[in-house]
Amino acid sequence: MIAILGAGSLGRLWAAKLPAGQVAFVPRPEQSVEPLAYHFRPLQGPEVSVQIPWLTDVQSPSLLVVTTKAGDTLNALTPLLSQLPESTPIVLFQNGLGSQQRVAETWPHRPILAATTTEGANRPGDGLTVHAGQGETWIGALTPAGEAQLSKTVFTLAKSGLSIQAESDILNRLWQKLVINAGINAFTAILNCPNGEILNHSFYQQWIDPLCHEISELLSASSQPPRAPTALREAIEAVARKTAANTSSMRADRLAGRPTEIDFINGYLARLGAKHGIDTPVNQMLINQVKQLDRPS
Ligand code: KPL
Repeated sequence: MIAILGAGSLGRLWAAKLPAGQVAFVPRPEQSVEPLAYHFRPLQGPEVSVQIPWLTDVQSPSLLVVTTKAGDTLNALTPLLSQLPESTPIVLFQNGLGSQQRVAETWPHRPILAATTTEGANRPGDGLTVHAGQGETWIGALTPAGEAQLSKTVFTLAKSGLSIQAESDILNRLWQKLVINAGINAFTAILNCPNGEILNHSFYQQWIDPLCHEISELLSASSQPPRAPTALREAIEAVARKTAANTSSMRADRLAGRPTEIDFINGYLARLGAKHGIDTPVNQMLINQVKQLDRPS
């Protein structure tokens, strides 16, 4: 049995794609026993109805997939891991950086892996999950025990039919995604617009070069392959154009009144700057503006 912790868009996508009968959601406290039922619209073909049971006390999963928000992950995992065998691999699907390292540092002897995905999924209504765009998923180990479980974990998740690959340097992949999210998400949340529209706003045009300069310095200070600010801007804008009509995850959180993941995107970069003595005023400005929006009015 594959257990999924976090029944948001991504958790529901994996649950719908993995073989029926081999997947269950981890229940929240006070969860009803009724299976989680929803409609799933695949990339091709008709909508299907899906019913995913909740994991029961007696079931011991062979794999735990964690699709919670970055800020919820440690608290959601803590009670669960006191019951989970030490040998069960745990795959973290969080956005940004920071939460994955905290989990690996808290349980260094467990098989902890991290994943990054470009699969698109959204929930236009509570009862419907849409597989909105085909992507790729990379998985790599964060702990030595995770290394030993990597190929088995990739094999298990590949049963979904989604494209999934083992990655020997997952931190580098997570950084590549972080750069894109740091250059798009906060702008879309502040300007309240789809990804492509930020490119035409003077606010974005004013701050993107100094932001890329900060990120370039942070990459070098973090022993990541160096990237010039201009190359970072090109990479960010290529994704903004490719996903022009998309609502970013941060804008979606904001519109739904959920806390955003700013602390794990630009917030991670600002913390890293403080650690390495690198000034990050643009990241800080974006954090402040998003936090202002996060605050209930
Ligand atoms: O990953 C994304 C997100 O919204 O978090 C991007 C790449 C910006 C696509 O929307």
